[in-house]
Amino acid sequence: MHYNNIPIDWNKVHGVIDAAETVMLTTHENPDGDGLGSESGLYYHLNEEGKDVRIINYSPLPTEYEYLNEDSIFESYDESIHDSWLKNVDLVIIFDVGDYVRIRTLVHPIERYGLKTMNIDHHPHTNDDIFQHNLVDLSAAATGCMVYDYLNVARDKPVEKNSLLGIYTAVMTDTGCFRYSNTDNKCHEIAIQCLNSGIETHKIYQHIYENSTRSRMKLMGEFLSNLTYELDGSFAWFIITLDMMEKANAKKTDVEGFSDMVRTISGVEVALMIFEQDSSSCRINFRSKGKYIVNGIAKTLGGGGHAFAAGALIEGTLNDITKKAVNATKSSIQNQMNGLLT
Ligand SMILES: [Mn+2]
Repeated sequence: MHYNNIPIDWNKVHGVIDAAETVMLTTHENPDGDGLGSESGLYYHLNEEGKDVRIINYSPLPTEYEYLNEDSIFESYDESIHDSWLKNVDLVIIFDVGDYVRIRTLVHPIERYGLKTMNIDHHPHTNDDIFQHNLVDLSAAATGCMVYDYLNVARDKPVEKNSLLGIYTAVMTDTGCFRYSNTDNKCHEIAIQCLNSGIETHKIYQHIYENSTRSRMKLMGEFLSNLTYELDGSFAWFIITLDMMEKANAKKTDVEGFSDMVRTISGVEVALMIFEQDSSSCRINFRSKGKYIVNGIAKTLGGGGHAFAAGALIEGTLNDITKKAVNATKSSIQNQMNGLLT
């Protein structure tokens, strides 16, 4: 079953999920609110249906999402614990992954036991063949919106509050709290349903966004005072070095949202973060206000993503990668200014 950015027949999807007795749900490494919320959103439904369902991720649950875990539903993959269960799994559902390899070591049991996979995602996937079932909707604001679509077809009863908590988390985080250009009617429709079901949406916001570590704040002060502006201020970029991380005693998750922050500056159309991972690789992250497409640039650098939010993991030294990424971004923006596609 392949719906690669064509309208998804959720009844057919329901046929596949319904036929599975044992189901594993997973998402990408360093999971975000969309991946985790999609998992818990579907988990509670499948659990209610009496299926043997588990959420197993490569990464542990980030502390700010602990409120989704009242029933201890999130597990992190450990071959010695999980493989005896995994080998009998009928269906693996992968959310929001962008690229299959981002489930990291969970690729191994899938391949070892020949498990069937279903990809549910709103990132572009060029290859349908990796998954038995590929469900991609580029127009979905969040993967959680797709889970919501599914549940509305699969259920006779309204979606339960514990599922809605996950779906709200997915939608809120992937739309930048209903601010980004991907925010559509469905996002607000979901929000209304969540409010009607008694979810205290402001508390979800507080859990995720009003829980910054002091290290994060220290790092923020550091990088915000060292932004570089190019192309008359329409492009701003910054570097987070290992040294800065160490001085601030920061963790990798502390940089979450930094590029979004730079995009909020007046006149800045594209923000770029170059984040040193180790002595031989950097993660780069693009955010665009909507005038310039950035996933093309990310793709030429070996990554991908959405039109206005993309990234890549690049091998090389910080200096080389910085030069490469900044130059590629400048020329792409200039080409797009001149009406050329990149
Ligand atoms: Mn997403």
